[in-house]
Amino acid sequence: MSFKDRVGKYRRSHKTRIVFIIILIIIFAVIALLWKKVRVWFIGLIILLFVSLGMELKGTDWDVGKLIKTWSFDKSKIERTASGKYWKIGDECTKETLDCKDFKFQEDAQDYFEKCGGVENDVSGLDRDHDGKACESLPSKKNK
Ligand SMILES: [Ca+2]
Repeated sequence: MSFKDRVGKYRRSHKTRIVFIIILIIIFAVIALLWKKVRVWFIGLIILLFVSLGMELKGTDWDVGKLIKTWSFDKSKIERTASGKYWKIGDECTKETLDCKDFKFQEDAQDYFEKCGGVENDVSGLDRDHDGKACESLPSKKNK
């Protein structure tokens, strides 16, 4: 799967994914009921689906593909901006250009800025005056 496809995949809404997981649970439950030979496997899959449903409802995002590959929750955690764009999976930064508007607080923009480029590689232009501080115009969490 190309990076662009993956970005598209994560743009799919939260609600769509929840519905999708529930449909899969139902299909797998029917298969498990009807087909004795593979029942154990499908029950295992259903348990996994319930786990992902729980995470989805909690609002934590994991890249399941990466989770299977790396067996690491740290490396598969998807970080999202306030606007819902993802900016990082584990330590892999998004190739998308993000705006200050995508963040709610200056600290979040700063976090992205420092982890995904910094002064030398400010691809998103979050620090136009190059003082190392991104999106000064955003409110600070401290003043909340
Ligand atoms: Ca600045």
